[in-house]
Amino acid sequence: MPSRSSRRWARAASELGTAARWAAVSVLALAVHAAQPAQKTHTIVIENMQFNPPALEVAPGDRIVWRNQDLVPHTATAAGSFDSGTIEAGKTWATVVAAPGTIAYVCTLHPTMKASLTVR
Ligand SMILES: [Cu+2]
Repeated sequence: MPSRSSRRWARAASELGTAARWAAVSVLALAVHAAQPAQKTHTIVIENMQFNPPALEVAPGDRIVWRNQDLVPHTATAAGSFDSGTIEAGKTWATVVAAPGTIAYVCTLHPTMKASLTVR
């Protein structure tokens, strides 16, 4: 039959185990949180038939907003990646980029309008 003292030890050890599990869960939650840096929003202004800035570097998961400040419609179109469709004058369109790499995009209405996003 275990002594009163050894039962106390067993119970203390069990409580310690519970505390350790909670600590591990908390550390894991913090690590997951730290692994996902805050999402940034970048704004590309479309003005005078140009994307500004013409080359932009962003992080995976960032949000990109195109703001059309011209008096005519434009698009931000990257074949296979994203397509804003028509962005009317004075309007915005946004997307989130995930995969690393450089994405060239154009305005399909004005093919001389070219720009790129680099995700890294
Ligand atoms: Cu355009």
